[in-house]
Amino acid sequence: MALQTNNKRTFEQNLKNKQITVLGLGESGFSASNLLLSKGSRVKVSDIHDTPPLRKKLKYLEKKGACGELGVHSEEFVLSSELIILSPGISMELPLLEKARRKGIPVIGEIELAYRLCPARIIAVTGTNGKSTTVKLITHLLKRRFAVHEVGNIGIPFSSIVERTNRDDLIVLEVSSFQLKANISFKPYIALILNITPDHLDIHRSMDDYITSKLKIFSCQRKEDFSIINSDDGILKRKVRTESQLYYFSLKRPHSPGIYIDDGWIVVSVNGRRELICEESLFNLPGKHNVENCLAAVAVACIYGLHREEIAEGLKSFHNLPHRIEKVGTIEGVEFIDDSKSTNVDSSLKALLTVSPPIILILGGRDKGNDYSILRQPIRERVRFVVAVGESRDKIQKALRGVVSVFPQQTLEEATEFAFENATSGDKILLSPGCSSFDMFKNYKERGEVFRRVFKELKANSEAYLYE
Ligand code: UMA
Repeated sequence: MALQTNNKRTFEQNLKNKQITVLGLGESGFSASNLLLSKGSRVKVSDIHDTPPLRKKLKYLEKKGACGELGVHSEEFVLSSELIILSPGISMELPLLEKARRKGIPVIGEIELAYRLCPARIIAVTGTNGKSTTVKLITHLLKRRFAVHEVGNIGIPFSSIVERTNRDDLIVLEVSSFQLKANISFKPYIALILNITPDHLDIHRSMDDYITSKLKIFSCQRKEDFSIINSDDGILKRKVRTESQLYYFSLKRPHSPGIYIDDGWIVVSVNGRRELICEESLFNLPGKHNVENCLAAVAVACIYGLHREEIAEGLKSFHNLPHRIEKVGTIEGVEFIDDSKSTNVDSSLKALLTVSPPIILILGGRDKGNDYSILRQPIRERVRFVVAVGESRDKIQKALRGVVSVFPQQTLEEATEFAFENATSGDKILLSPGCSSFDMFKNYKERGEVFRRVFKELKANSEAYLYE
């Protein structure tokens, strides 16, 4: 069948007039549908939900010639097609997809589709934490020399920019484990993994399954490609097998080819030649984990031949993204720090090791099969008390029993107020939930905004009291 091919050109030529089902009408599904319509395919979309925004999107696509169903994935509708495009949030294990495979209908992810139709080279970034920061930094460094598109899990579907790219452009693609699982021939020119720690274990069947999805980033790479991995990460060091040219980065030890820290300097070593790039302190983001992100991005810049002056200037002028160990302000000597982007336990661990004690930690949200025990020691050493919120608050209370006092609260507003009422000057109130936000908020951004709003209210009250 024509669409079974992994050859990019043949695939594109064969899309015209083909019946293709796009499963899921979120951001990825909507963009994939538009892309396929522009290639002349006969597009059918199917989404399990039926909401006003979905109806609006479907109406838009219908005007362009697509057809769709909402509120159901009906077998007859989905399986009468020659190719299925899967949105990242949909499980590969749907019985419907099993039936499709048995009928010989290929199932590919939205990233795979965009990859097959994109003429530009791809720098793909994955990892449990630090992906967006690293993608932003790579873009910031490379945009001095190249036309760069920043896409993927960062919030812009890859499919949405394919039609605007040229051969000489660069795609900096943030890829999640969900986006990697349904890839077949996806072959980035540079594949980068920052770290792997437990996450999304409510959806992946096991840690091994999660690791396997992440490592798919390398599976089609060849000798002409590059891969960049963190040699301080035990799982990566043990499990990565790649035919490509492998660069390690490390905070602890030198590598050649590789990039590492030596006596406060960022050093690149290739073919036995060492080059000092700049002092680590030029990069102003908090925490050792950000130095790792920085090394990974500098490795990419070096592969693309940027000079050390350009890299140093880029690192100096880069600003952190919001909601990542971000200082919000101080009230009566108590500092508020927003790390709402912490959606897994490892991310909270990094925040705890970065913020100087004494800390009051606000932890909790929707649990993703989390193991909070890795927080016990840093909490014992650095945290005065924990305020637990969200669906996971009972589990957190149990996990931290005997380590620290844990005070459960209903809402984030109550938790923040409670933390402040019980704080003393010099304390840091750190919102680093270690959980996803979906039990109480639209996303981590909204959660961070609520924390900041409560800060502003408390600040206004405190100032009003002072001037009374
Ligand atoms: N749906 C079905 N059938 C199902 C399940 C869901 O039809 O069985 C439908 C839903 O009703 C919904 C649509 O699928 O309408 C949602 O699709 P999706 O969950 O794949 O999400 P998108 O809107 O396409 O957004 C995705 C990424 N989301 C996920 O992977 C869950 C976005 O990452 C990404 O920005 C976007 O593609 C563009 O590339 C967000 C995210 O939360 C930021 N990612 C997770 C994370 O960072 O932890 C992985």
